Amino acid sequence: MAKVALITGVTGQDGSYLSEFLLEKGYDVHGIIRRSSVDFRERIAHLEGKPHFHLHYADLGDSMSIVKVVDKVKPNEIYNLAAQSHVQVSFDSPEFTADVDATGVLRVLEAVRACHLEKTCRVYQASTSELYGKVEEVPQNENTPFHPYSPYAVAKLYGFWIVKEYREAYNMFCCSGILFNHESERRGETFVTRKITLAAARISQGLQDCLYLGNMDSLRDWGYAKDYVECMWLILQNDRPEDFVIATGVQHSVREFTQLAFKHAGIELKFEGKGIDEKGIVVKGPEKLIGKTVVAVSEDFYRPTDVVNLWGDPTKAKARLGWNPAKTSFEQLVKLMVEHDIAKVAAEGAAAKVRTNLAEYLEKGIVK
Ligand code: NAP
Ligand code: G4F
Repeated sequence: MAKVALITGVTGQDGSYLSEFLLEKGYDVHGIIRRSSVDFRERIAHLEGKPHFHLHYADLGDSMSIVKVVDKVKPNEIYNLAAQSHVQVSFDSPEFTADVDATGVLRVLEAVRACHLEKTCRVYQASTSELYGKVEEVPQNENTPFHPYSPYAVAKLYGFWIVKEYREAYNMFCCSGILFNHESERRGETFVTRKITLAAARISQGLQDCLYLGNMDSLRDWGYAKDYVECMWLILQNDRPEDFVIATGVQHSVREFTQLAFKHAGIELKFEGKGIDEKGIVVKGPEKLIGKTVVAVSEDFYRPTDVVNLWGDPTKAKARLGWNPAKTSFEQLVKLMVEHDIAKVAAEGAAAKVRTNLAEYLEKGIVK
């Protein structure tokens, strides 16, 4: 009999890659989506209609909806990926973030208990390197003290501890993956990496003048989302429930990411100035861009408190799960994201051109 997995947050970056991964492993995959006036299912559109892929409506803010789905699906594994996942947004919507990212985890665990599945259903919780926040040591491993530094991180800290509590109190197989930043061509467009790769693509094609960023000194340990979903699965296949850091062990700044992304888009940048006055100026690339400022800093993207030094130590995941953190390098990640966005922007540009031409032809009566 095929194993049954339930994924919350199936429409997100990780949910879509994890669905593909589990379908390939022969799982029956069930995903939770929330109702909205427009369905945003771009990342899983290619999976809809597949015989082993099923979708259910539920919301992490609504216990009964989760209980109903868990009871119907009776999963062997739950991957709780649903969250308000944007750190900056958590400063604007702290209460909503707490409800989904903290109490939402409790609702999932309680649904497993309410359906009497605690002996048969394993639960993976999408925890985060943001727990280390105002970091107390580098690199960070499973024993590094937490110091959450945003409403998002504080909510996720509750999620981490409630999972640990249910593991000990009820003997449930539930664990947290403490994931460092992971990106891809499916990354949300307001996270810094995707914002940069899309801007590099647009600027290189003359469709954007300047990219405005916040703190460019910020350091992250960036990996590839497709590699990280394998580790989520490995955590649930382990012989005992444990928490793991998932990271590459390599650290780069936002500025380095920007420089490399523009390079892949055919633009060489030189950075001048400091803080709010810092600018990225074109020194090599398309003639009309030479000497132009294409990267600048805007206070709008500064955070009330910012996490600036994330660097993970994946030794435990490597040793205990046999996971390879070096599958996709930083350089390969940046390249694949930029190449994807160059093609995307070009296709959108071509489609817009066709629409403009068509409108013009219609106006002139050439096409009826
Ligand atoms: P994402 O792309 O933002 O996806 C979040 C998912 O959660 C979306 O499917 C979203 O649905 C869903 N969701 C939000 N609120 C919900 C609610 N009330 N009920 C049901 N579903 C809800 O995030 P991601 O990058 O894939 O990350 C997956 C998980 O890992 C998140 O929990 C995130 O906090 C955590 N994490 C991510 C990273 C990273 O670098 N990517 C690192 C560490 C931890 P809609 O499509 O309807 O919005
Ligand atoms: O890309 P970011 O928004 O990701 P952040 O805050 O690290 O959060 C992501 O990773 C976490 C894991 O550590 C996840 F838990 C979380 O769900 C999410 O996926 O920002 C990265 C850094 C920050 O220091 C930010 O201040 O980039 C800096 N930054 C500089 N300019 C910017 C910008 N971030 C964004 N989003 N937009 C900017 O213009």
